[in-house]
Order: sequence, then C-alpha cells, then structure tokens
Amino acid sequence: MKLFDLSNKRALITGGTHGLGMAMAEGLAQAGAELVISSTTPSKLEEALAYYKSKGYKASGYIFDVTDEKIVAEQIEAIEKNQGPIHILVNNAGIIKREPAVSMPIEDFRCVIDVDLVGAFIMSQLVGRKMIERNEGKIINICSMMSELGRNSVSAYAAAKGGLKMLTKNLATEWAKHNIQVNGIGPGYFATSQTEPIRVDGNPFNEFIISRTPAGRWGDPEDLAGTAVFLASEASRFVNGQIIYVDGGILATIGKPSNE
Ligand code: GCO
Ligand code: CA
Repeated sequence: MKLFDLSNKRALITGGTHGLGMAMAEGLAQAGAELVISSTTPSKLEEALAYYKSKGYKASGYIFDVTDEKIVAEQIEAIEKNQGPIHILVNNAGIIKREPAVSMPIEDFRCVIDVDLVGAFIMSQLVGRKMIERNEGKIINICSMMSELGRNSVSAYAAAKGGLKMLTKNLATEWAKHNIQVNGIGPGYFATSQTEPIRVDGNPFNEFIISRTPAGRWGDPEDLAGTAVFLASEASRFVNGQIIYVDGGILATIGKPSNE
C-alpha cells in the first residue's frame, strides 16, 4: 500500500541494536526503508548489522554517543555523505536507572536526562536542520508510560520521558511548516532486556503489570512495528505532535482490584 510504503526512504534509529529499537527498525525495513543504526558499542553494532543483513535488509552502522554534539554532527555529515539523506529519525537510544529519589545520586539523575532527553534534542536539531533544507522529514521520539505516570524508583527516567513528550510537541510546533512531522511512540511494558530485572519470576512487578494491562500480557517488541511505520510514512502527513501509546490499554484504565 502506497500510503505506508517506505521504499526510497532512509531511517536512522539510534540505539537500534536490540530490543524495541531493533523491532521498530525491522518494521521500517519491511516497509522498504534502508536502515542506519547507531550505537555506542561496536560489538553490539556488528551483531545487529549481521542480523539485519541476514534478513535481507539494507543496513549500515555508525558509532556515536547521542549526548556528544560534536561527534554527532560529524557522524550525521558522514551518514548523509556515504548513505544519503536521512528521511526518518527515530530517537530510540535511552537508559534507565532505578533508584529511589531520596538516594539517587545527582550524577545518575543528570546522566539519564542527558541521554534520554538532551540526546534526543541534539539528534533532532542536527538532523532537523537537514530536513528543513529538504522540506521533508519524520521524527519519532520514543517516549514511555513514564511520560504520563510516575512509579517508585524511576524519577530521572520519568522526568526525561515527560520532557521528551513536551519536546515532541514543541518541535512539532516549530517544524510542521517545514513538512516535518514530529511525533512520539509511548511503549507500555514490553518484554525486553531493559525490563528483564523487573520481569523475573517471583518479582511481584511481573504479575502487577500483567493484571494492570487490559490486554493481559507484556508487549512483544513486534507490537510496535505498525505504529512506527505509520509515523514514518505518508499516512501520517497531517499528524503533528502526537504521542501514540502502544500499551495494551494501560493508560485507558484506572486498573482493578485483585479479586476481579
Ligand atoms: C520501569 C520500566 C519502564 C519501561 C517503560 C514503560 O522500570 O518502570 O523499565 O520504565 O521501561 O519505559 O513505558
Ligand atoms: Ca532491550
């Protein structure tokens, strides 16, 4: 279907070496996009590129840290020179530190804000300038349940993801006139390596999430692909500044008592 077709499009997915980033990258590739993946870890990048290539996707990789604006600027130049224009930017790279607010080291708080929020801004500004010149672009910020809700131990992550939601709206406001659609995806609770420590058997959080999610299960990373393709394609050309929550219904409900 033409509206969702991404052939002749190139997508840069930061941190697209595993988990949700990889699942979204695969969705984009299946819709026809060429992939450019960034990582801070050469071995992870190699592994991911080998996987993408084994699936027959066109993919290249670049090593950089999204918080280092000098290096990011150089690498974006290199990507556009070697591969071609970046049509779709997925700000997926992110970290989490779980620690109660009373004891969270300030250094850790800053680090999470730096990667999850400032990093997305750096990427958006540097790729956005190119998109403005071309009068075309898609930016997809990977938000979170924590863009809307708090939870014990994730103060820095919630602050960053709430900030990323508002950054999405602000960039949409400034750049819609340049035919750049800036939107977000808010994944619910997904089975990835990031949530592994809270999913392990015996951790009450595991049952809590399953009962808190109307769909009654953890998300499978592949559940995100359709929304990523929609927000990367012509189909969303008049959608600006929206966060689409892909959460099995968590945000739709107040939850239920344990006897229901
Ligand atoms: C946590 C989880 C979450 C998820 C996700 C929810 O500790 O609560 O890790 O933060 O990763 O972002 O949408
Ligand atoms: Ca993961």
